[in-house]
Amino acid sequence: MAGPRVVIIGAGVVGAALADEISARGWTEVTVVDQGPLPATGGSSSHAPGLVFQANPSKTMTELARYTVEKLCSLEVAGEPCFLQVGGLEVATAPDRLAELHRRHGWLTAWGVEARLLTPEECAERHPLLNRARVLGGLLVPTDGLAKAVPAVEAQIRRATARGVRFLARHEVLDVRQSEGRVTGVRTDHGELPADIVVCCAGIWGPRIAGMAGMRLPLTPLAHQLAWTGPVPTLAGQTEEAVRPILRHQGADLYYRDRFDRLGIGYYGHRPMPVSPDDILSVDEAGGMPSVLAFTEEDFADAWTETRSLLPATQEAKVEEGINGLFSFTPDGNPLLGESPDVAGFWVAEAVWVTHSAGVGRAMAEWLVDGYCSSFDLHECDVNRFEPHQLAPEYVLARDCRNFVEVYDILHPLQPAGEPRPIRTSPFHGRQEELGAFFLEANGWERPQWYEANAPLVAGRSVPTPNDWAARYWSPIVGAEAQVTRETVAMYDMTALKRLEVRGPGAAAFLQRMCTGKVDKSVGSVTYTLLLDHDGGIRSDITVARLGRDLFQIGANGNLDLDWLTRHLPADGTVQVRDITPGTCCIGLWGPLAREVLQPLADEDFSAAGLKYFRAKRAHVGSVPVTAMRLSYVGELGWELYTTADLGRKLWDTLRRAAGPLGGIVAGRGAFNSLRLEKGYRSFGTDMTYEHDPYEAGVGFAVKPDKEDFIGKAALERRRDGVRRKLTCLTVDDPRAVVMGKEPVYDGDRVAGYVTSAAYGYTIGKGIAYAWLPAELGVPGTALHIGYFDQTVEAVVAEEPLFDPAMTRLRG
Ligand code: FAD
Ligand code: THG
Repeated sequence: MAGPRVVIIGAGVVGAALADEISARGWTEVTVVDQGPLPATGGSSSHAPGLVFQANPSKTMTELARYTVEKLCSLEVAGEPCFLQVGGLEVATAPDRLAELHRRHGWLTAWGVEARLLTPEECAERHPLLNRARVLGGLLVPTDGLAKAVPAVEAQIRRATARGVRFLARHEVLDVRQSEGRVTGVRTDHGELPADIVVCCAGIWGPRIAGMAGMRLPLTPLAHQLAWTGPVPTLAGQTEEAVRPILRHQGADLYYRDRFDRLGIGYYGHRPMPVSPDDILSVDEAGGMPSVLAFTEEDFADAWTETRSLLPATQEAKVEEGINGLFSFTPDGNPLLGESPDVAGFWVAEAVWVTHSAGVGRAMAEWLVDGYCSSFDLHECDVNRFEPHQLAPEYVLARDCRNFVEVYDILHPLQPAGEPRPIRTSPFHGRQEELGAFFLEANGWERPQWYEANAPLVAGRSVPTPNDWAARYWSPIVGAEAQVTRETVAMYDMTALKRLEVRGPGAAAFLQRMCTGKVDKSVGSVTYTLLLDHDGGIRSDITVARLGRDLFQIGANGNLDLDWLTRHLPADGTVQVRDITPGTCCIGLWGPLAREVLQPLADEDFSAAGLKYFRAKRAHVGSVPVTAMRLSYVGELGWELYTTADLGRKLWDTLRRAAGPLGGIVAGRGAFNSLRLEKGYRSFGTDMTYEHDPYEAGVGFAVKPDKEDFIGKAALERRRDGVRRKLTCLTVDDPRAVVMGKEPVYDGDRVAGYVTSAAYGYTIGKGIAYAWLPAELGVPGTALHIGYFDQTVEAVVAEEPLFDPAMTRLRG
């Protein structure tokens, strides 16, 4: 099988890796075109210093890096290695950075990459140029090292060529051809190349190429300074290219590598220097190196001062050469992978570092050949993850520059994206400001985390203060709001919950095929169900409300759900999917007194029999028409009340006036997250993702295997009896020891798994942490511990859910 005709645009580390991986899977009708010469094309890969640090808060990004390391270690060109495994050392020169090294050690350990913390003496032993007096500690990853990007390109080109892949150097793509929504090929300066699939691996030129296919990429090329010293006298006679570990000094935005008796110095501390993709010169105009701009020495001054302090031997040396080299930044720092939403067969693999390049090559090859990627969970990398405003040029530029600035910063997991803010506000925003809302951000939405107006509720309650790190973006008010929700009633702004409308005569049949549960039920039914991929992995967990014979409303997790459903629509036009999030809003009204608030305001029966659990109906609340759905992510009696944006404020005011006299409050996301963990409700993307199946994740109840065929059903049947790992509920007794997620979990000395989400449970009076662990550890009572910074947190496996297992609250 030679596969479809594929054209890959770009022969940098990404295009070369993809050509190799895809041909290894039997697709050989592949042509790779590059405007430059091979293997040093003049793109970013041609001058990348090739540092590969595997540490990353994202498990996927670490796994992409780990695969890259393993693969490049196995490659060589004419006896020369493609990877110098000298190890990676990160050093701290300030206490906050030392703490951060412990957190990074936690990620690596959680993701299964060996790492060790070093004393200052050990750091100096490993990297003798270090000024011992300045170093407080270090983090060593023995498998990190230097990727030799150009040899890696060459080695992968050779392997692909041997399998029949064609490489065309000095061919510039001038246009992407399409017909009736499908790609048909590319036009180059040497003529047409027909294709069934085109993959854009054009690095900083990506936005230009994608633009030829009518696709917007939220990517900005930014210049990054890389300098090389002249000979460093102490290093005279070093005959090996690199002997010391690659070094990061993130507190000063610096990294270092050896090059014989010289050092390479990379710097992220300068002002962001974005370049419009349209202003990048062609290979000829740029004299062969279009991704290199002239070094601006004044921007490097602080870097050099700091370098001479950290590595005193460099005081005897000079900066001899330097570049302002261009590479790609994105709004969240992750790559852009996947197929255009509009032009079938036009794919991108963009904004990929050398560090992740071979992993991305494999991921893309699997995705193209099999239809899904089985080796990596790509939901954080999918090019279609962005909300519409995130593709606006102004937003992209602002976020990408911000990301450049933050690339080495210590980022708290709750820290909201900096500017541009605010972008999306619910109709309740003005009221929330009046109540002293502390806002965080999600998908552009301003979301109250708690309300200062609730400060008086804290008095007389037991709300323990967590450790310092967990106490950031936190207030004791969070605890009070959580407790009051369970005592009386609270209003939650649920506007940020993505809502899709699925409509048309084919809608019921379509959703039956997409979902693991039965959704073709009576009008008024609401179903908690899953979307699976063809491998049986969880694409999303959603609610499907049938509001009419041909009308459904979906409560979704993000733009990828819209993308997934849209891609699978029947071609006959009998179903339409639309994002109705903008233009509508939602209040969750939950708590034991919720019915006392709502019923007197409503023209419909909201008694237990009048609207049963997981049923929906339309009603008026005062003057406001609403769709009410009886379900609750916080595990209390009540409803999600949806209306149009224009009426949102009226709904808010109406409910608040009625709730106030009953002791009802407004509550924020902090309380919400604590309550949902007490109830054991999973959060897609954090607790479970593409790499997990429903049985492991504890949502097997949402799969109806006796239902007619649905996507993922066959694959799931193969998985059903093989549950080897489980999403497991742990509790923590020490109230100060709140963990945050992504920490390693230990069974004795052995790393057993990692935490997904965690919070303090203000009703149960314990810390809660969900974790992926081997199934055999899932026995309630099993004692484990969690590595949190430099501490050990005792935890114990608990029976879940921790709160109201009998469902008396919800069904009341
Ligand atoms: P490229 O290597 O740029 O390849 C894209 C190719 O597309 C080019 O060869 C180009 O000629 C071709 N192309 C573009 N347009 C067309 C067209 N119209 N027709 C035909 N061909 C076209 N990453 C790390 O992991 N570690 C590091 O230490 C590191 N340091 C860096 C330091 C500097 C100074 C810079 C600039 C980057 C650094 N990076 C590093 C980032 C890394 O270099 C890039 O992310 C990576 O090389 C991108 O690979 P690519 O294949 O996507 O892009
Ligand atoms: N509300 C709505 N849609 C949503 C969410 C929501 N979609 C995305 C996300 N949140 C989905 N997550 C959940 C998780 C659990 C429940 C609802 C949405 C839930 N579970 C019941 C249980 O497990 O006890 C389901 C019981 C059943 O299947 O009958 O309520 O917050 N609209």
